[in-house]
Amino acid sequence: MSYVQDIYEQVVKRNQHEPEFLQAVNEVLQSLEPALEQHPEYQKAGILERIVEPERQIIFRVPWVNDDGDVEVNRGMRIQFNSAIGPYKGGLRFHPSVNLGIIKFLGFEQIFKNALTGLPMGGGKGGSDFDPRGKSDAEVMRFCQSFMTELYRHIGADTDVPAGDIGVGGREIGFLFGQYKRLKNLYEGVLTGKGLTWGGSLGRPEATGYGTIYFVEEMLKSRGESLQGKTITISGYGNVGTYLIEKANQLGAKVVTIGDEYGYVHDPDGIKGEKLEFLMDLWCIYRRAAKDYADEFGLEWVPDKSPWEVPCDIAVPTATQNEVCSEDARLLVANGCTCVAEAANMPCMADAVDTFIENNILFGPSKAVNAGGVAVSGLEMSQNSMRYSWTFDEVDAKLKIIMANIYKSASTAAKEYGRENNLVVGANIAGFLKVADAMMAQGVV
Ligand code: 2IT
Repeated sequence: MSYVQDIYEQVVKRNQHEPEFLQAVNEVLQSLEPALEQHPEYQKAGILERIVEPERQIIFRVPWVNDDGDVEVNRGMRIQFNSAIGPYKGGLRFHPSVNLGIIKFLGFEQIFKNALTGLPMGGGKGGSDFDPRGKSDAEVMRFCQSFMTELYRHIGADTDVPAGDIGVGGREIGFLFGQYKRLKNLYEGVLTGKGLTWGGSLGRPEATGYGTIYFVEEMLKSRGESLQGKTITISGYGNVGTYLIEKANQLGAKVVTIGDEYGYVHDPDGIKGEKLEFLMDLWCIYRRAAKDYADEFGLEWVPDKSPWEVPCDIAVPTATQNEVCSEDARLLVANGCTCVAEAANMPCMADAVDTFIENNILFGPSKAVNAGGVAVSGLEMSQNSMRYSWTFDEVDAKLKIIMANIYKSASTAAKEYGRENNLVVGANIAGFLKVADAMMAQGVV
């Protein structure tokens, strides 16, 4: 059995009921074979054995009182996965589907994503099965305060720096930050995604969506193409989707779908102007359903289907893990789609990714495509350390350079290790090598 297979079997044995974690580990391990052949020292140092096992896993009770005066209890967790190249860094997800396997898959991905940004950030992730949808501001505040009352002892600006993910936006980060400051009597950059008047960075809300488009531009450039005149389909309409639309419009493309778990809207003219303004607040502020967009503008609502049946040049899944199955992938290819960029984390199932690669589709994996979010979080940390803030244009220019560098690292590594044009293999190897070298230098820890 190969080293990689051997490690994967151990991971399966230890994490049997965590399919998303196994899926993420399997994809990364398979990509690493060519790199491991050239670096036998990693096997000797047990790098893979260590990199698949979180450094620390924290699971805690989050009791809170709802508006009716009843006690509710959620489960909170934080996975501190790898700190070889910097403090643990990664978002918090509040969604009823959250479980340990999902947070571990996200934390594992974050290790390599953060390494790709070129900034000094380790990998971590956290969250809760709390559902902010339908809760009052006061309930969300009480939940966040209770969550932080346990988490504060495990985090810090130089230890572990959480941020947002699904269900955690500016409002939640504010409540979490306020409680941290109160408990520790310390005003420090312990969270990113903060508001502008209390340590946040200009450009952080836009970063994941803009960064995705900058990465897509790099992919298209490799084939002598641009975004001008391209039709894009996306699936979400939260922080990532809305700013992605804004940047795509600026560069001459149009985005013609949004959706949620109940269906999708097709807007053939493209989401722009007052329609985009309406959309910006729909989820991020009001947590309303995608169908409300169709109703507001007299568009067709297609229930129980996903937007991947709509013909497009570029498909960008922006919602959540495993939202694109192999059937969707075949349909996209058959309808003439030539580029797929994962803006959500691991939105394409493994066989969907295979379909894209077999069909020579430009395929950008999430840990490269959506790294702009955490990259600007890294820039927020730098600004907090300097007690200084950069202008929007300064942050945006840095983001652009970072995204181009990520594309270059991934495509160069793919070529160097004999898998030219395969950005999945390239991103995994480029991120891994940086972390593995740091682990080698630091001894067996
Ligand atoms: O998946 C991600 O990279 C994020 N949710 C952002 C993490 C961060 O620390 O900004």
